[in-house]
Amino acid sequence: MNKILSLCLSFTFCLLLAGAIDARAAETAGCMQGDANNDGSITCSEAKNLASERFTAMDSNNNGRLSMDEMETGMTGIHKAMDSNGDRLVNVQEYVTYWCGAAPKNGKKPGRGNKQPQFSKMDTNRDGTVSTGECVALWTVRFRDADDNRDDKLTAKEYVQSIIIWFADMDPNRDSAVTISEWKSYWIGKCRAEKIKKTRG
Ligand SMILES: [Ca+2]
Ligand SMILES: [Ca+2]
Ligand SMILES: [Ca+2]
Ligand SMILES: [Ca+2]
Repeated sequence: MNKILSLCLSFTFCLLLAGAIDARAAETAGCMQGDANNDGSITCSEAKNLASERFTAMDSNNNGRLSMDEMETGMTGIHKAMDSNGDRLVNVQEYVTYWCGAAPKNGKKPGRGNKQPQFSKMDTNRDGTVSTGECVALWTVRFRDADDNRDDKLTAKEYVQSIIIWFADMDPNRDSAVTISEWKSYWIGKCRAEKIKKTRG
């Protein structure tokens, strides 16, 4: 697989991408994070592979566990990468475009509350893959969740603070570290079978 495309990393998992990878991800703007073969949708197995890559990238001391500090560092790097016009604020356009390679749809402002999205939750039409539209819907909600003062701009502080809530959700046994299995069950959950829509030829 093309290395650059594979670095156009996973949708939700890009959230925590380490700074070093950000520059390369930015080069591939226009594709959906996680869409390794660039076919416009993310399969559950693509998501799983990329979750592992993301976890490894953030686990800076390589102990197989993500600490809050490691996540904060990752979040700060991501905020910088999302801020395409460099004004130190991330608006919903920058945010959704970064994750999904597509701008959010105007007019719709999903409410807060979706603090625990999983692959299966994103896959609203239940065809086993996440499309660009499904990606946009999810990340628009995620933006609202993080925008604490609801001014439609995300500061680095708001963004990093949101990890405190997410961290608690990711760490169900409350030992202040997230293991790979906790990580995968938070972001992906169980894969349902993909409906294969291939045509021969
Ligand atoms: Ca670690
Ligand atoms: Ca900005
Ligand atoms: Ca779908
Ligand atoms: Ca704000």
